[in-house]
Amino acid sequence: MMFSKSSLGYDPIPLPHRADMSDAEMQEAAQEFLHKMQRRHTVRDFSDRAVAKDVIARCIETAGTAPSGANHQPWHFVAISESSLKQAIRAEAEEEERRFYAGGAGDEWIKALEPIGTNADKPHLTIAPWLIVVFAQRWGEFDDGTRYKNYYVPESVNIATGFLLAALHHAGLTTLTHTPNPMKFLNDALGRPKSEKPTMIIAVGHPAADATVPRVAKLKKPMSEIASFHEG
Ligand code: IYR
Repeated sequence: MMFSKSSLGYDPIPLPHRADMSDAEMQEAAQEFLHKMQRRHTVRDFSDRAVAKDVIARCIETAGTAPSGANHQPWHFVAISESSLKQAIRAEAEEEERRFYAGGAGDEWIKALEPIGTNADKPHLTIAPWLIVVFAQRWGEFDDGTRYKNYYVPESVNIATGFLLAALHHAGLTTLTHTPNPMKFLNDALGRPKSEKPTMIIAVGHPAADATVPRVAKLKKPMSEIASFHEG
């Protein structure tokens, strides 16, 4: 249990790590990381090649280094390689998606998804060797069952999820972020408490030999659109 009811005081320690890079080294590092992240592609066609649990665990540990509101770390990650569980999740997810694609989404949303080529079939949920389900903890619980509040929960969990996607990519893996809605069945299937809300299922593995990506997915907005600078 991370938090005790006895209030903790402020106790600053010297900054444990510093990068200490030259301007040139920083330029190069920024460029290299951009290049690395430009090589990340969301993939819907997975191979069934196994991935060691340890790799997944290290990537989740990386996600756990993310900043969070009051450092409450309001997340829990469930990693699943067990095929019957993956099958159950796929069946539930596809049922929800069938409602979505049969009209629940509305015409505008369906049209927006056309270039992405998605439909209600989600074979990746059973073919990918791992599914990672991200849960957001709306509140925390002390050992005695009393609750404490969490703050900036979506922001915190989404930052951690971004770290996770970057870590998995860095480890040579491909991912598909899947956000069926509602996803309440996941609490029961995975034995997570009511205080937690599933936010995402991330399929993780290696791409199939004949994997494709939608051409439009590689069109990224130019810098002039995504950033403005007010230089001093
Ligand atoms: N959840 C659905 C639909 C979907 C929605 C968006 I926005 C996407 O970028 C992709 C899919 C599905 O998984 O098919």
